[in-house]
Order: sequence, then C-alpha cells, then structure tokens
Amino acid sequence: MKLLNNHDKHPHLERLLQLSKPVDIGDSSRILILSDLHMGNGGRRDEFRHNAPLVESVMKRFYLPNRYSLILNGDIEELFKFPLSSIVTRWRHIYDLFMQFDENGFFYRTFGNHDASLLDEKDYLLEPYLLESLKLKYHQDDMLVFHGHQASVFLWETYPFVSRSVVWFLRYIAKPFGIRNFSIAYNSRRRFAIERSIYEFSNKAKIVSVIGHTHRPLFESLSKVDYLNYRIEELCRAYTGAEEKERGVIQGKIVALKEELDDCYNQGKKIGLRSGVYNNLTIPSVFNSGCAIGKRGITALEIDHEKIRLVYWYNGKQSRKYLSDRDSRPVRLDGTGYYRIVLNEERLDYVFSRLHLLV
Ligand SMILES: [Mn+2]
Repeated sequence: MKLLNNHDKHPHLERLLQLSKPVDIGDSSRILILSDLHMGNGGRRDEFRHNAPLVESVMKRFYLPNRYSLILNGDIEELFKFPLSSIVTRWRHIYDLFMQFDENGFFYRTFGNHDASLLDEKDYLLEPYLLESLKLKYHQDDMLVFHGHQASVFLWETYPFVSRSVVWFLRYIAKPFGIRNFSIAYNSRRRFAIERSIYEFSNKAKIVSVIGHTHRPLFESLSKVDYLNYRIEELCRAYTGAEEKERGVIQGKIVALKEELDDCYNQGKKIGLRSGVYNNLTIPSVFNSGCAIGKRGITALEIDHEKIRLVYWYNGKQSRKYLSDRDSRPVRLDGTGYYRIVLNEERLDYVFSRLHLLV
C-alpha cells in the first residue's frame, strides 16, 4: 500500500511549485539573482546602507550594460523594522535601477518573510513585478526560484497573515527593547533544517531550487566548508598521479585551501559550520545567493549563457585578500574600487545531468 507521506511532506513547497510563474530561458540568457537586501530608511539601523554604493555600482556598471535580467529573491525591504514609505523615499534611485532591468529581458521580485506584508500595501512601486515564486524553464528542466522561508516549520514565517502580526510586534515592541535581527539570527540548526527540507523536496521533484533567506551561500548544495573539503580531497588524489614539477603547485594549493578551511573553523558558529551534505552523495539541487548585507561585500548568483555561478563582490579597500576556491582571480570593476570574484561555476547541463543520474 502506498502511503501518502511522501507527497504531504512538503505541502507548501508542492503548492509553490504548482503555482509558480513559468519563465522560459535559453542558452543565451543572462540573469542576476540577488536576495536579502534588507533595505531600510537609511539610518543607523538600516543594514543595506553599508553596501548600497556597491550594489548600485555593480548593477549600473556591470549587470545592466551586460544585458542581465534581474530576479530579487525576497527580503528586499526590511519591513519588520521600517515602514515601506521610508524605505522607498530613501532608496528611490535604487528602485528605478531595478526596474531598468526589465528592458534587458525581465525583472521579477519574490517576497520573503521580511517583506511578505507588501501584499497588503497599496501602490507599491514594484507591485507589477511581485511574485511568490517563479520557475525558470531551461530545456526540459526547471529551476524554482523562491525565498525559502516557505520551508520553515515556524508558522509565522510561512503564512503571510501570521507574519503581519509579527511585523507589528517587531516594529513596535521589539524595537524599543533593542532586539536586533530577531528573525535572521538563525542558529545553524534551524538553517540546516530549512536547507535539508528544500533539498529533499528538490530531489523528489527533480528540480533545482534557488533560494535566499538563510544568508548562507550554497552552490550545488554545498556550503563553503564542504566545498573546501571536497577540493582538498580532489587535489590529494591528483597529487599521486602528477608529475614531479606539478606536485609542488598542487601542494601549494592544498596548503592554501587548508588554511582557508582552518579559518572557517576558527570563525566557528558565525558562518555556520554545519555540513550541507545530507547523505553520501550530494545532489546539486540547492543554490543559495547568500545576501547583500555582508560586512565586506555581497554574494550573488549569475546565470550566464549555459552556466551558473556564485560570485562575490567586495570593496578592495576594506576587504582582506580573498582567496577563491577555484583559482580564479578577482577582477576590478572599471572606475571603482570594487572587485568581482567567481567563487564557483558550473555548466547547467552538468548540474541537471547529475540531478537525474543520482536521485
Ligand atoms: Mn528571509
């Protein structure tokens, strides 16, 4: 007898997949995916303020002229702390920039838990672009783009009507007591539970999910720690089969990656040390764009022709030397002090082949 457990395990996510807006993409598509900007009123409690010039520059000077479409994947406005009108007033020029991407192909914005109350707002500037989720259709495969809070076991994050009272609580009650980051202060266990739930759902549905919400960048379901481990192992294997002169180079790479791994462990809880690997084989079904409120910079996902990439943009003046896991070098954005580095990159057909072969 067939039990109904499997299909009812992720009811919100099943519903999302059914209701998502289909968007066809092809081999020449270029799409920038950003999430978790948490835009505020420009004051001291505005977490976006710090990276605003960086976000503006990279959009205006890089993504817009390079014909990228744009998806903002939730938690764009920080409505737990600020009224919408104060945010739009402060960042009107950024909103105008967002909308220009529509001319490159499309512009969509999904809502997250911090901006779900947009559904109640009258005359919201980006209302024509507002969705809960969209389904990028690439050849025969689907990439479901949604914020990710829908996988939370906490009702107030899942249902907009519950979250409205939380908005009220946070704006008027939590604020005076100085409770900061009430809901993004994820401990790694909660983050892991959300990632795992989306991972299971994606594998079952044989789709790729692109999320934000946890602020932790994921590429092919792997966290940075997993990826470093994986690369080190790969290099150790390559070392044994390598010529004498290559061995020195490989050894140097291993040492550098090991240092970075140690660094991750020293930073400990802050970056979420938990592994993203849920079983022995990792299915590349979950990607997370990270966030735009990092201390030193922002992470983003790019779909560019037949590839998907995780990139990091940072201010060269304030950032320490950034080591890429993939031997790529930082490239300076002309006329600015900002740099872009590719943290990881893969062909989409490889991602989907692995998904179909391994599930
Ligand atoms: Mn969120």
